[in-house]
Amino acid sequence: MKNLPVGAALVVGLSLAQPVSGALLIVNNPSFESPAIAAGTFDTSAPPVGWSTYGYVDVFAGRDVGVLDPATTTLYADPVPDGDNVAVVFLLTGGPTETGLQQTLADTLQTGMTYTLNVHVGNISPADAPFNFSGFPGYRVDLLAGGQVVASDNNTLAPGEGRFLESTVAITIGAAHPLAGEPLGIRLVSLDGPNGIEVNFDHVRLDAVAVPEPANVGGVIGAGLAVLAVRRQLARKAAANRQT
Ligand SMILES: [Ca+2]
Ligand SMILES: [Ca+2]
Repeated sequence: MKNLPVGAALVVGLSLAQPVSGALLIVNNPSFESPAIAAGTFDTSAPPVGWSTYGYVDVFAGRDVGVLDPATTTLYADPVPDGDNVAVVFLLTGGPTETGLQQTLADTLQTGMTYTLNVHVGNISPADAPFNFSGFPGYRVDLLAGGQVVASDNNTLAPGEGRFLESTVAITIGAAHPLAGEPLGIRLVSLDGPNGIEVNFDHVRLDAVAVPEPANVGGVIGAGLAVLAVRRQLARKAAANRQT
């Protein structure tokens, strides 16, 4: 540190106090690649690894969650957003009861942060399918803390049949939040509306970026200017002393 010029030391100090780079938080099985399944098949005997069910899931009632690998089928005109599998929320009967997948993260909700949750939402097409997949039952993506909703994308996108669209949920947490310190969570929901029986999800990413604090940066600069002013005063005094 002692070999660094003063300016470099100031920059180091600022970077420690003001982390501005984002970080992807750890999401378990964010692309639903586990369990791995054969191309052109699905497994809805259990939720994808790392995820749990939300809402009303009952395999015997035709309401189940799992994974699908649509390769070799015509279920999607778009490529799978990431990897081979997508998540499945299949709700044939018993609705409307919003239902889906959720998981709790190791990270907690922090103040002074902007969170951005990205998820691809898919509308499975009726072509080449054992069920009538026409229509779309609606979806919601929730960012949670302590199991409560912090921010949502409530069905703002309308992907066409066989298409994926990318949902974004973004929220900046200010200096205080009632759920600060609570574990973060992600919930992927089918609204189980009357049109359509399946929603697919893929490529979940949650990014956290510290909010820059201009007031503090101003304080550091202000302190630097004050030091300069004192130095000028001292220099003037020294010059005056030399003249007397
Ligand atoms: Ca995937
Ligand atoms: Ca559909």
